[in-house]
Amino acid sequence: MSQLQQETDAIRAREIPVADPYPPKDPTGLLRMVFLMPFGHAYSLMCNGPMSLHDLINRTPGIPAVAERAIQYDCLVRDGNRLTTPDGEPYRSIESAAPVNEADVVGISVVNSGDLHSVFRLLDLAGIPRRTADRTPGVHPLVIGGNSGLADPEPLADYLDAVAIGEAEQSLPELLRILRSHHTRPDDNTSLHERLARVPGLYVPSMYTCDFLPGGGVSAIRPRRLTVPAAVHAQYLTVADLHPAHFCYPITDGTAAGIHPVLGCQHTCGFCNLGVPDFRQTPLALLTDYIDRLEHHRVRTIIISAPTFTQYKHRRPLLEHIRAYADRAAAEGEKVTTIIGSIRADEISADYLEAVTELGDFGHLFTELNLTQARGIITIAPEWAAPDLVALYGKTQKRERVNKAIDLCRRSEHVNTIMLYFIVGAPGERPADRLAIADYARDVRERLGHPDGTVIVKLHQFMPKPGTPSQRLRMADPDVVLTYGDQIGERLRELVGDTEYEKHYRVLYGETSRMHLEVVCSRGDRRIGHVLEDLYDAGTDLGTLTKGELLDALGKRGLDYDRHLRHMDEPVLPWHTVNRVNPAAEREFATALAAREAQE
Ligand code: B12
Ligand code: SF4
Repeated sequence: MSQLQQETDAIRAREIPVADPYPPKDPTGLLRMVFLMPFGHAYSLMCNGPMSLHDLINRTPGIPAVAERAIQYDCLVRDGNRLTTPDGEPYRSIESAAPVNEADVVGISVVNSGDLHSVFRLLDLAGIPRRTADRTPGVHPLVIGGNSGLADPEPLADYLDAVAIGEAEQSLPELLRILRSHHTRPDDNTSLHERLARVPGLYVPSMYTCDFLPGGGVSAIRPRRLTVPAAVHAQYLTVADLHPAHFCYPITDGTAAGIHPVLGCQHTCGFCNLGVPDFRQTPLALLTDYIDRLEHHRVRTIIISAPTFTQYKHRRPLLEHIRAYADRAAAEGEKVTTIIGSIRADEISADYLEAVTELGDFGHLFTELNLTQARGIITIAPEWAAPDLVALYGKTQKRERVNKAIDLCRRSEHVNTIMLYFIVGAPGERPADRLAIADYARDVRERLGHPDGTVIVKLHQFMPKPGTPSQRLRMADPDVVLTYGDQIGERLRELVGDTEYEKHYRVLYGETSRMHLEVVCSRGDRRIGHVLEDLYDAGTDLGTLTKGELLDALGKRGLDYDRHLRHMDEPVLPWHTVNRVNPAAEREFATALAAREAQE
């Protein structure tokens, strides 16, 4: 038996469907859709975008398709950017031995625009031609993308047949229905892509043409046909329109599983895309039933994957429900751990902390899943040390409220580590504001008061996000931002002394290669995909890419790095077709930031 088959057999053996089994679906005559996920098995189960769509397709009799998943199996052989299967056997899905490249549709989720090249890696692995123009409908699969890394879908415009903008629970089934009818009854007058382009929430890049500007950007982007819409609106659905797997991981490997108690956020901070969709709350009964199923399957790690769990109106009864499960498990000598994605400091109350600490084992950091010790960490995102910058960016969380949250943590013997998220390199920021982050960190540790208390400062580079009011703003060169990190670390060391610093503080920053890629990929036009492909084909390791390598590759395609850093004030942005941000609000925001930056 091949290594790949052994691995997929083992995955199927350990997977537990948490929900009711799928009603039987005879695959004969149905389409086959494979979701490709650039992660190992445990992480792939957390990708609830593709996981929930996979569930929806298999669960719904009216959707003319069956869905499968193919992941980055452990046995794959890595060579630089590339992955290959051992012994050259075809890349297959978890569910079926049939080669992935024989599917009718493949779907790829891109969370982060610094990771667009994973699309090339997965298509190469499967043996699917990368460019839409090189694929023939009916012979090769359609390649569909989705998720926040494609908020500007243009860099991958020549590679993806369609991109789902927003939530795909309606647009993807419609795509599958159209594809099926196209297979059975092709319409001679209307191409498949043209039909797909009319589906609300689907952007079909090949149906649009661009006038490029020298160095980067576009002066116009227009539909190729009158029947193709000039604008595509993101789909955000109501709770009633969404099926249970959207809110709860449909499959577990028996160790961990997760829930999304809220969708979107009550706030709309100018730099964050979680404030863009409507804020929605998951029905409590759906979540408590799910926790009961986890208990039944003895799943001991529960991930509460929410932008701000503290906004969930039923958080108390939900935590009590989890606690009751933890108590029953404890009576059997077993430990239940709860990991909570993130919270707003001004939404932490004594009541909340009490309910959370009563859970026994908890942590407030999503990626802690990788840490051995998840206990007692609270993550707070002040974002900026300067209160007026916080306010300018629309975050309503005041320093006094953060202090109040730290006071609550001090009183709780269970919290001894505070993780602080700050943004650096944003328009409006002055050098003193960056150094003030060090003072902020020191103050937080003093306020926390625990002798063994630790403060972790995590610095994120400001990245304007398409679809938010910050989308046009200038960004800093990631190499320069790296020096900001050094300065903040040095300042903190000066403030608290070497011994104290080594023992009680950590300043985390970096990821410079990914940031360089994000600079051009998050707001680029469709020529950027070609640059990425050149780098990929040249074997340049995109995980350690330098600015010099990127500049060379851009230069060969006539593109300019700095054009991607600047404030983009042109009327037409590369993602014009999906852009819905109010230009007057953008201008007002940018003017206020510029005025602040100019102040002494
Ligand atoms: C779980 C999670 C992860 C998981 C799984 C990621 C994944 N692929 O889903 C892991 C741990 C791997 C992860 C990693 C990272 N994440 Co994350 N993550 C989340 C989290 C908490 C939940 C996502 C989720 O499951 N939502 C619920 C599902 C149902 O919704 P959805 O994913 O949006 O899917 C819908 C649509 O997007 C669309 N769709 C999605 N995929 C596809 C695919 C196809 C084919 C189609 C048709 C449609 C479609 O339809 C879906 C159903 O409606 C969100 C925050 C949040 N609460 O949303 C952050 C979030 C998505 N992550 C974020 C970030 C920044 C990261 C990292 C860069 C962090 C880091 N510094 O390493 C990495 C990037 C990893 C990578 N290599 O790309 C940001 C994205 C910001 C952005 N790009 O604008 C978010 C929004 C959090 C935040 N505000 O900072 N993350
Ligand atoms: S930064 Fe936090 S509070 Fe603001 S919109 Fe994003 S998730 Fe909500």
